[in-house]
Amino acid sequence: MEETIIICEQQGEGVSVITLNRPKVRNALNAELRKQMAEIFIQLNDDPETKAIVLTGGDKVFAAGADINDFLTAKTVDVYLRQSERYWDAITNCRKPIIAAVNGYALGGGCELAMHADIIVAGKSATFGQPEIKIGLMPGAGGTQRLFRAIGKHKAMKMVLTGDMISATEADQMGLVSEVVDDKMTITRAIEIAKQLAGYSPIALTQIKEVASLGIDMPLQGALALERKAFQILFDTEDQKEGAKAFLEKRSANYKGQ
Ligand code: CO8
Repeated sequence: MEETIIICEQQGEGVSVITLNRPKVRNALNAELRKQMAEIFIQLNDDPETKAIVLTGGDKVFAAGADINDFLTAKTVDVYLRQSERYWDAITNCRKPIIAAVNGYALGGGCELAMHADIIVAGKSATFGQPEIKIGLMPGAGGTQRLFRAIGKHKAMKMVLTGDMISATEADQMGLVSEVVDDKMTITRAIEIAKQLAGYSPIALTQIKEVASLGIDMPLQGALALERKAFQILFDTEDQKEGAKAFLEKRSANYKGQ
């Protein structure tokens, strides 16, 4: 029977949960897992029932990085022809909020995968690192870029040059994670946040995500203009009118994504 290496479940209330499932190799991200994960993100992006996505490796480990077995004989041209950027792009291009629930190791490609999320909930056991240098490599999916943007040059340089790991508490202090909880609560808390977001206007969520993701790499004036335009666009949505009306009528808003 074919091994189930990734699971996607509906949690109800607009939330889907994606679970990496290669426990024997600490959820190492082989090509097939990344391909299936990309397909799931593309499906969920189009799924009207899904308003927010939780991404986890389960209770014990998030992901120990790329599957090192794939690196033994690969040559430059093989790695180039894999076009693995398309798998990452499927996550980057997902318009819906992604919440990573991280227990245990998030190393190399695993740390980079967590950084694709919009919010990271870490269990106390979470351990982050970019250990590629220890195997004669370097980060290849955002470790020298997203990590620098998240925690700044000197903390990030230390991580990528030494390959040393950091604890959940250190990651929290550096701003790499959104919050730290007890391990047994990590997935529950991520789902709780996802359900909260799923109750908001999906168009407003998408606009926030798009402006924040694009704006961070733009000059400030352009980014502020982008923010202003997105803010203005929202005034043409039914959800915006419903939100304002519900507030004034002291009731919960019923957003329709229109
Ligand atoms: N690839 C393949 N197998 C792995 C990996 C991995 N990344 N990590 C763990 N395993 C396997 C081990 O070989 C071992 O197999 P076996 O049972 O057959 O001996 C099994 O998982 C359990 O591992 P350990 O016995 O080592 O378990 P521990 O709990 O003692 O240690 C660690 C867990 C700390 C995670 C340790 O296994 C480790 O250091 N793993 C490698 C971490 C690493 O170097 N990651 C970076 C990989 S390179 C990378 O991610 C580049 C990213 C580039 C772009 C992204 C592409 C996805």
